[in-house]
Amino acid sequence: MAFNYDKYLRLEKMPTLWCWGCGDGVILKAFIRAVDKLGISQDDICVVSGIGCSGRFSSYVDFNTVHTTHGRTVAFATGIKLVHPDKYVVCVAGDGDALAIGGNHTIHGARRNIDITLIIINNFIYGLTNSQTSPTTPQGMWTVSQKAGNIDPTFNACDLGIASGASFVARETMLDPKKLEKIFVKALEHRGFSFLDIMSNCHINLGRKNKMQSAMENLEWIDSITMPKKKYDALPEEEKLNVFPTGILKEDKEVREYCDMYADIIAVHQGKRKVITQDDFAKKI
Ligand SMILES: Cc1ncc(C[n+]2csc(CCOP(=O)(O)OP(=O)(O)O)c2C)c(N)n1
Repeated sequence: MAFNYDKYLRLEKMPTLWCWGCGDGVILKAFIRAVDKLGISQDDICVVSGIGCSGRFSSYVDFNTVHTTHGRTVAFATGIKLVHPDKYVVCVAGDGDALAIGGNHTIHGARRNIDITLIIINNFIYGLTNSQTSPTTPQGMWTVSQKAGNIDPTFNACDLGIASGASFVARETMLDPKKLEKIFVKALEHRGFSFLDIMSNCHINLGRKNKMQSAMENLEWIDSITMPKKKYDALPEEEKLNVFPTGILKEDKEVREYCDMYADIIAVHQGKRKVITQDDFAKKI
């Protein structure tokens, strides 16, 4: 039987405002299937999105939702998660939202290892505002803010997630909806900060301005720059340049989650335990 998405969608908002063929729809559907697979009640999940094409995500799903300011998804989600540690809290942000204006929040959410799933919809460009350079725009591409070609070095989002301390880091693309669904299930199940670089197409504001004449050509380009981690690891170093490994890149179930640590603070103030000292973290330093 075909999957029934209607239960999870705000049908009055359909059709979406996304361009025809936009990968955001594929990601939305895979996310809904993952939530359904885990049997998460719509009342037990909160989706926080920022500003951008990706920001519209929260308007379309019938969960608790916050469509917040540009770059602030992780900040808002941190507050929500601390007040409701028993709920699933998910951020959906563009590459600009999560890595440029919101980069600082992303770093510190990951560092705290708070149990938030951050879905970065990485279309390599500022989509909504018509093609400004984002931190993930490949060097040499045309953007409206760098019409002579982008000279800014290209950011590897997952490297940032790993270095910042996220305990679950993965990359997938919208080319494989089944894999996407699986990675969303894993990320939602993971207790800690899940950092997901989900590559998507923007054939309107990136592709066609960079000699990719159709949506398909944009998808083929994404395919050409990605490779499963196992295959990537076997490549000689010089061939790894500009190739992005997909799959789970980091999974650490040992590191403590922030709401759990915050519960210790509450216990101190309730007189239920002694103050926290460096000894509590001795093994981690
Ligand atoms: C504080 C602030 N600065 C700038 C903007 C303008 N703005 C809206 S969306 C956006 C970038 C969107 O790009 P991205 O985050 O990559 O998301 P996409 O649209 O590609 O999904 C910008 C700069 C804004 N809304 N608020």
